[in-house]
Amino acid sequence: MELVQDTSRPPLKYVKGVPLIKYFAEALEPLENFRARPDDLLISTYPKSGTTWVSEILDMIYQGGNLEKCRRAPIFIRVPFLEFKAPGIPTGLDVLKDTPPPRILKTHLPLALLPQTLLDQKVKVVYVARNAKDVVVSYYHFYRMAKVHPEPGTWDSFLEKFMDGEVSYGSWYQHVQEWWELSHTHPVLYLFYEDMKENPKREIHKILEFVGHSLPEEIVDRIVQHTSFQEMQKNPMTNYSTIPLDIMDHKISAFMRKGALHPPSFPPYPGIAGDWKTTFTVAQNEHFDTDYAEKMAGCSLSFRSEP
Ligand code: PPS
Repeated sequence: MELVQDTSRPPLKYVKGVPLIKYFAEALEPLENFRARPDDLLISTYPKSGTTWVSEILDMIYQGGNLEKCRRAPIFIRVPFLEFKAPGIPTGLDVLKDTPPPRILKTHLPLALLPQTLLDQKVKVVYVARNAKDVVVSYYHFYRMAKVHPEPGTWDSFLEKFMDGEVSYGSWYQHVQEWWELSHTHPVLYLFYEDMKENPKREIHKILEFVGHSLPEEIVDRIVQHTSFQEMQKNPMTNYSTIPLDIMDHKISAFMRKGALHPPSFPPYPGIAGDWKTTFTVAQNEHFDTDYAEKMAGCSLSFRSEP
């Protein structure tokens, strides 16, 4: 009889004190052989902060707004995810081997685990940060549907784990602060999800300037339109629907989650910032705010948790 190994929901594995999805932790050793190129561009985020959104924007920019070219492959193939590893799917490094320069790369790693070559090569970084309350709600639902994570437990217990940094990739508080610090000495464009939501065109112009591209205004408008929540939600090249069901079960919770809660007519874009209010209790919110104030004391970053 064939022994079928259950690869679903392994416990997190700690690397240098940082908890990680077991498979991603295993990918870090091979990643030591990765060599960055000065013309690489790195997208860095804490999970659930707008990575896929900014990835699609950047691929559109690199492809000069050509929609056909952006349909060439799913986003995780067009933008290799450095530390990615999961049963039955090519690793980030496998994908990278077939990616011609100039390359757009993705990571969620905290600085303690980031391959040094990216810093040595002065690789430009687009960092996107999202307010902690929406991140933790999004992360909870992602844990439920993406079975490379351990079981999330109850919402209340997940919230505690998040505050303690006991979720994959560790502390949100440390991540947003250390990448902010890095932006003072390294070429980092530090963006906020809420700003992208408020005025995507303005933020796309910031990205264009940072990566040194210029595009006609009608192409910028096309990028705004093509990377809207509604478009990306129905696009199989951006909505992760091509990932096998035993890894991501969209019936439990969609990767592009919030569109379901907000009709497309909600002005001017669906209310993605501030959805946490439907999940946090008053007591959880008060507890979270007190803890947040302590963890973010002395930090000059300011986040908007309201639409
Ligand atoms: S991951 O798995 O960490 O790479 O996820 P990430 O892409 O960083 O974050 C997923 C959340 O981003 C939302 N999303 C968008 N919001 C607005 N506009 C666009 N175009 C867009 N694309 C993705 C996605 O819905 C997830 O947020 P939630 O709150 O769960 O819906």
